[in-house]
Amino acid sequence: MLAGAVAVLVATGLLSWAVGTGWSRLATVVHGVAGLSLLVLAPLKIRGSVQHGFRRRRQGRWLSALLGVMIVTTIVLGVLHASGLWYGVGEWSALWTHVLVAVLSLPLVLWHVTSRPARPRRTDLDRRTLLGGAAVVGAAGVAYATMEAVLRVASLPGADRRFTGSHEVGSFDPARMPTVQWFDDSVPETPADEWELVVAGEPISLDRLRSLARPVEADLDCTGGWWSRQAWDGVALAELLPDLDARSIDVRSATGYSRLLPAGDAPHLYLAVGYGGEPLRRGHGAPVRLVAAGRRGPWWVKWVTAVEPSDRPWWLQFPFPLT
Ligand SMILES: Nc1nc2c(c(=O)[nH]1)N[C@H]1C(S)=C(S)[C@@H](COP(=O)(O)O)O[C@H]1N2
Ligand SMILES: [Mo]
Repeated sequence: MLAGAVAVLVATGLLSWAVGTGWSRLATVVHGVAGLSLLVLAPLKIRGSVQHGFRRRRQGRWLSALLGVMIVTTIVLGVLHASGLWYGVGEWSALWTHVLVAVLSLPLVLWHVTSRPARPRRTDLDRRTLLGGAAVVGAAGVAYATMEAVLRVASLPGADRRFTGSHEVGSFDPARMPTVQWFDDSVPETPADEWELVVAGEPISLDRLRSLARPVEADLDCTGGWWSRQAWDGVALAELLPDLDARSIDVRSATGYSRLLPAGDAPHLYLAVGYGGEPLRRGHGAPVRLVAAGRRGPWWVKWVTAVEPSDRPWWLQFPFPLT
């Protein structure tokens, strides 16, 4: 049961984290219900473990206890994030910490499932067990629905989170929009008047970009758990690369950060120089950043210095950018 639930949680968690299109809502809901199922199971599990492991002083019982604490911490952080009751402290957002503790607990889960003598018995698949499983998932579903209802009735911030599970921050108010760097990336210092941008091998001036830019509304949805809608002043890549005949588009930052996007995305990709009629702030990618409408935050490359057609397929890259 634990192994199955964890597999579902990892898969749906990754999906809702990485995908920015509508159907990931389903993954987010399944993720919530599966997480709450573990919580419903916890009291039973703890009783059983205490009777067997602790009374008999079985080896590794402290590791099991640590795993239990990590699982409960992960679920509590997930609920805090989803409800919007607590966002975390600074860089340590509730969601990010949730992901971190979950990933750290995976080796322990693996150890727990492989080292327990709980061999699958024939009875594991009988009707009673199936009904028991259905009851647990049902209870978790009811808990999930109740939580959603409470969020709405009490108008808690979690009530209007996006289908990805992210909370709205500073829409149409760029000054309030957070700035996020991935791991070790830092804000480059090159002044805007010395900025060099190359599109398909040709240098293009920022003035030219500014003259072509049109407002386009798009949601920046960070995997840290927040989203923000802005009216970006951007130029469609489809306009800058009219005869694009490549598999992908490589968008590179002055910092070494880069993303390879499928060429078919070109109509939804923009080079943005401003938002809400004002120039971008440095932290938000000034003088020029990518707006990847419909995609999650990590694709929105900041401080762009090059946009190059490429014949490497977009999936031939590390799933998370390294700089
Ligand atoms: N060069 C560069 N671009 C980047 C990042 C980065 O670390 N370096 N972080 C990405 C991530 S994860 C997000 S969510 C958005 C955040 O944009 P913001 O700082 O304007 O809110 O930028 C993306 N673009
Ligand atoms: Mo992000």
